[in-house]
This record gives sequence, C-alpha cells and structure tokens, in this order.
Amino acid sequence: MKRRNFIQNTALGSLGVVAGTKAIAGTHEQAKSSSAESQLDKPYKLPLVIATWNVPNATEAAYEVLKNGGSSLDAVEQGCRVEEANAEGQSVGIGGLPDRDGNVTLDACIMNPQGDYGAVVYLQNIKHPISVARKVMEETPHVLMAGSGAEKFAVSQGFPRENLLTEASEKAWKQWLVEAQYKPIINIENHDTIGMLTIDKNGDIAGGCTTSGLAYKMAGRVGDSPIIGSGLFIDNEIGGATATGLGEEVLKTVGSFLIVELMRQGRSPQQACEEAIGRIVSKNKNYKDFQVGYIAVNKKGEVGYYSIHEGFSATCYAEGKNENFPSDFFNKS
Ligand code: SD4
Repeated sequence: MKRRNFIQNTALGSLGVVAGTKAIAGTHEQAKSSSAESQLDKPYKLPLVIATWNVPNATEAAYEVLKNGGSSLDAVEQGCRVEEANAEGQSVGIGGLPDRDGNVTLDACIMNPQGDYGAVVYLQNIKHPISVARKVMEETPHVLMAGSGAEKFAVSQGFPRENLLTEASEKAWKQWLVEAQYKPIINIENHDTIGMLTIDKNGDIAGGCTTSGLAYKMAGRVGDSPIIGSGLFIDNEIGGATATGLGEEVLKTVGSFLIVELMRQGRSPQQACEEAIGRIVSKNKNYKDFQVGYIAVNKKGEVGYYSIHEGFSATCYAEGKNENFPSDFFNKS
C-alpha cells in the first residue's frame, strides 16, 4: 500500500488495530498486540534497516547497500535519497509542500557511527538535502548550515539547482491560500518525513532524517528533523532513534536523545519510544490534536516504534524481508 493511502486508511481517531502499551511519564503497563510482539520482542539478525512510515523502496535501497557489504552511513544516505527524489511524496525533497509564501524549504541531518553529525536547514532548490548534510559533516569544519549559505555550499559541491515546487504542490498551496488557515491535518498531510536507522553487519549504526517540514509553515520555520537529539540521535555504543510528527513537540522534549539515553539506562527500544511519547503526552493537554511517532534500534538489533495516535507505521528490512508494521499508539480513546 502506498504510504499516503495507508495513512488515510488508518486515520486519526479510529480505534483498534492493537491493544496498547500505555506510558505516561515513565510508567509502563505492557499489553502488546500479537503483531507488535512478533516484531518487537526479538532481535533481528544484522544488517538491519528501519524507517518511519511505509517506505519499502527506501528501505530496499538501504538494505541493498548493506547486503553488498556497504557501510551503514552509505545505506542511510541512499535510502533517504529515494524518498527525496519521489515527487509524489509531499513532505520530503522534490514535491514537498511549500511554506505559506510558496517556498519549498528542506531540512535534513545525518549521523555516522563515530557520532559525527551534519545538517542543513531551510535549504532551497536542492533535491537531496541528506547528501548535502553529509557533505557538511565530511567537508566542512561545521555541523549545521542554513538557507542561502547552505545552498551556495551545495552548489559548490556539485549539487544542481532545481525547482522543487511541483505542479501538484503548487496547486495545493494555491488552494490553501484561499482560506489561508494554518490547521495542519495531522497524520495525513504532514507526516511523511523519512527518518531511517541502519545497522551494518558489524553492528555499526547510522541515521538520517529528511523533510520539507510542516506544510504552509511560516517562512523561516525549522522543525525537529535536522536538529541533533530531536529528529535524530545515534550513539553507536547504545542505539539510535528518529522522529516524525509535530516537530515543535519533539524539539521541546529532545525526543531522539531521550530515547537513546533511556536505552542506555536499560529500556528496550520499544519501552524507550513509549516513554518518550509519554513525556510529550504528559506535558500537553492537547495531545489529541497532534501526532508524533518514534522509531528506535539498539545495538542488539532490537527495534521499537510508537506514536501518539493510530496511523503511524515503521518499515523494517532485515533477514531478507521488507515489511511495514502498524505502530502501537497511546491514544486509545
Ligand atoms: C517537522 N517533523 O518539520 C517534521 C514534520 C514531519 O512528515 O514529520 N513531516 O516538524
């Protein structure tokens, strides 16, 4: 099933797929579904790729690199590039929905097993921010570059400038302008960010996160996706985590760093994702109005995924199988 259809078919508010694990501010009450159990309670054999949402082409591209003995860093870059190049995906790369002034602005970051980080924010006219983020990490003395400076740097590294506003996204923006109300239809329009975690056969972990951010955001707005510790965090001794959803809430709780630190203290990836979602829920009376989803892996090849609302999923390619799993979620009411 295509990602958007999957998201629409499991729209926010409908009930049921799984019996849940409730986690608020650190308390856990385990009651997992059978589908969650079969995937969440055993470590996968390495190599392994896991990504947010239903992105089989992206996980396949990443797994291909790992299968051929490539590094987790190369794998995550290649995987993320697949979604960036997909003009139909309206939250990543080309075809991303613009800000309210009509600019497509992209955010991305990448981390390698050595703990190095590179990121770009508010990048325009360049289709592959994940690769520019890698160049920032590898070719500059900096870790984070923004706007026109990042664009100039990308061009100097050989990235072509191109128009990222597709006809479909321009049409959607013009329609939005009629009322110009900023009310993101959470879980449908704004949650195709790809966050990906890869572990190579030696157990070395890398991660990437790339997005066009929230549709019709204010010009200049940057979300969690390119920010270390929020949209993504890797500690090769422990594991990694990445986020999708309302970036403002992920930023306020430094979600991906939190998950890795919880795993360091002994939580499984699943428990850590649930606790990080619990942290957001416990701090927001209006948690029913927005979605956040996390995925995580640990060094053993165990995975976890969890969200506030139904509709989130994770794609996992391991042991020769490329599968999409609906995520368990907090809001069962
Ligand atoms: C952001 N977290 O910019 C991103 C949005 C997202 O799919 O996940 N979009 O807040």
